[in-house]
Amino acid sequence: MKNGILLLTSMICIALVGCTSSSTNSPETSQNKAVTPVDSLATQATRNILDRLDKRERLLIGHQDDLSYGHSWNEEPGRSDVLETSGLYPDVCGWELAGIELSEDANIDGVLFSNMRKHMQEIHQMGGINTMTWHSYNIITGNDCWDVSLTGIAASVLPDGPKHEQYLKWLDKFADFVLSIKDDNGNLIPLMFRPYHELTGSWFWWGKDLCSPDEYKQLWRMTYNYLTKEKNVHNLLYVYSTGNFNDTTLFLERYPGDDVVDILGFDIYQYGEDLNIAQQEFLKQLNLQCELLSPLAKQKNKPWAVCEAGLESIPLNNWFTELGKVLIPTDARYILFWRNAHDRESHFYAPFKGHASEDDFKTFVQETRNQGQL
Ligand code: BMA
Repeated sequence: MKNGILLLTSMICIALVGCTSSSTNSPETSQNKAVTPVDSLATQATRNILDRLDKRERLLIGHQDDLSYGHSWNEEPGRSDVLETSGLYPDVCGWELAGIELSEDANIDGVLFSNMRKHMQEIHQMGGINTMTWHSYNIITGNDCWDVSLTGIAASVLPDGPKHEQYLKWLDKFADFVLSIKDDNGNLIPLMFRPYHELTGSWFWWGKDLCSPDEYKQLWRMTYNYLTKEKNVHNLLYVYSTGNFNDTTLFLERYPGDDVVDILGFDIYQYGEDLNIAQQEFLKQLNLQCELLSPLAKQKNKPWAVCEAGLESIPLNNWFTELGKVLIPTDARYILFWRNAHDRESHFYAPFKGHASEDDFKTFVQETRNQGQL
């Protein structure tokens, strides 16, 4: 217990250094109009997060599940692979809610929701930002969201669909959890919510070949309207994040509307056996998507981000600094690296203490911080 308290105290001190904005880059995307959440009843703290993203202090660094576990450790108070490699806690921490809809105690990756709540509070307390996905189950087959054996799952949860009432019950459980994330004073903690992501691919039940653009938009708007109007959830910022795209037409094909999206973004990973060729392709694609999204976001007066990214196992020792050369000069607000599983040796996307990419990651993080002082 004593160790836990000491670690938490030092964690907050370090994090205050890490997360406090020290200098402000002039926002390249702002049209000098205040950016306000699409939810007109959003809490002040939620407004503050969007305002902070709009002003863009620098590229923020994110990591999925960072305080909960890392490569070969699980729920050890104060630990963070990002801290142990870069010297600073991440600015943004990602969380996964799949399982909440079935009243499970833990999510699909084994994170207890009670621990998740505690870590969300810690991140918020240290000046960081929480974001979450919800890989909700396939409501017809009962399997996970990667079961794409049937089309029509999205259609089935829409108002005229046979699974609509059941899906609203799932949203009730999701809302109950979101409304339980409060600070020590009982104030709701803001969360960036990235529902139905990677929609340009077809590996989730809400993916491209599994529903029509109109069904996707209805699904999003139904979710937004139910949470804000029926459940009185007002601590969310809504993030629309595609997979890969080569033009803005594809990016916008399923875009549900400026009135229900706060932040734009994409998820992007490096795949491919020949590492050097795959890296060049990845960087080229990243660059293209940044060049397409930055002006679009500016036109829409919304911040944008790289909502998920990574190269599994990081077998390239220049991966982060090469990524930085493309991303740091843009006006992306944050990048979130995917999780470091504690129970799967090669499933990690940020380095851990002793990994060969540690220095490269540290240099990259340092460069994001120097950016603000340029
Ligand atoms: C995937 C993998 C899975 C995990 C899922 C949701 O990319 O990391 O192991 O269950 O994300 O977090």
